[in-house]
Amino acid sequence: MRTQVVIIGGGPSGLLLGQLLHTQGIEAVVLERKTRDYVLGRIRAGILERGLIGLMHKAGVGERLAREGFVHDGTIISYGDEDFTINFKDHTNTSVVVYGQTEVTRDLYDAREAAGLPTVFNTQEVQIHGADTDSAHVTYQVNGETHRIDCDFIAGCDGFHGVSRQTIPLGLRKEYEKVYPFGWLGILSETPPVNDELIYAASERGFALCSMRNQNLSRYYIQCALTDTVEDWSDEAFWEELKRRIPKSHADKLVTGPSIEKSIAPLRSFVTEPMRWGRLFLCGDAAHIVPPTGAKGLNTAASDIHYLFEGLKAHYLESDSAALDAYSEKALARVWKAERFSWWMTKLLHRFPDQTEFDLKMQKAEIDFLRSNREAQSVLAQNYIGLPY
Ligand code: FAS
Ligand code: PHB
Repeated sequence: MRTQVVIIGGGPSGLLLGQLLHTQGIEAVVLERKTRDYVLGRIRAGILERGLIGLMHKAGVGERLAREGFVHDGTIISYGDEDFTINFKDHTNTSVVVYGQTEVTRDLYDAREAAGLPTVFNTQEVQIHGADTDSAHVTYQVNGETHRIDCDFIAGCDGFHGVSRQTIPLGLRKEYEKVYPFGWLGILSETPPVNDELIYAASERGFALCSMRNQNLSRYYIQCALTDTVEDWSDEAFWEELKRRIPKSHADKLVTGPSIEKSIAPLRSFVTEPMRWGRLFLCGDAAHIVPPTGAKGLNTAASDIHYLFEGLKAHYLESDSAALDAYSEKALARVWKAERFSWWMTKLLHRFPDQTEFDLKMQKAEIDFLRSNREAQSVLAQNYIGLPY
């Protein structure tokens, strides 16, 4: 078999790229290790920046997002029992939209299937060959049978644990990593959100986040120890701890209920450079990871896809490969700014086990400055709604 682009990974990155390429008549095959239902069962991001929203519409899959997404003009930041609002709209004339990654991925799968585009599920042993030659191809197994796809380009959209980044020789890539000494315990509950916009809460007991998916589906997180397991946290223990970390005025309004999903995510900052090797292009979590504090994971995957799509479109439609050649440098310039903001938000709002009394005073002073300074709030707002592509 031969195609123009092999996309490894059927998560949001791979599916969005496949849909955008389809709008330009560029062929792509998606190889996904799991099943569609397994991919949709992963509960992850919830906030969409304007850039991703624009790409969903460009890909022809923005209709449900426009209908069901919740527009948020700002967020609450709290410290102990005090809180203040940062109004994104006031500072940037731009909002964000709450629409779960699961729904983004569902819309993309639905569109791909409706267009009859090829997706191979349950692929095993995916291997990339000749990425640095003119005979690039990918092999994989399904039900023990080996298949080969010859292609012009390979998009490595296979996440942090995928095969794509590992295919680039160690001597040709440099990795940057910071592992945080805590994780996020997240639950999904069929309860009304505690507030109509998000609450990012810093407290002496640790970080908490109050988010949502719709008017009757809430998403909450609390910072937890890396040694914690989901089994250590009953629903009751979770709710009690969450109430201790958010201002009493909000805790008193919290509607609790049984969790329908509960998971712990480790937090890390990670970037690999470059994001290209010959005909192989890395996108999304295959190339970079952020702590979810800044809601940048999915949204930075989207800007990678924007740059790669524009590069492939120019290559195929205008025989111009300049944008493709600039992909890695252009994508990384925005990736590092997202890494910085996510690291800064994480440092601002979490309790670190090695913090000294002085460190705690610095953290409190930074939050007090953010509360009282319009320009500081504008900087947060510009980063949160998404820096320009
Ligand atoms: P993904 O990891 O989503 O998708 C990669 C796909 O490739 C997967 O479907 C996988 O099955 C497949 N794959 C892997 N190896 C393969 C192989 N060898 N062959 C074929 N297929 C293969 N971001 C936020 O903004 N907010 C959040 O709250 C948030 N929470 C998160 C919680 C967790 C536990 C994790 C892991 C991430 C979270 N993220 C969050 C980040 C997340 O949303 C990612 O940024 C987003 O999924 C990136 O999408 P992809 O690049 O498509 O990678
Ligand atoms: C979520 O709703 O899952 C969410 C929102 C904002 C974040 C992280 C996660 O920063």
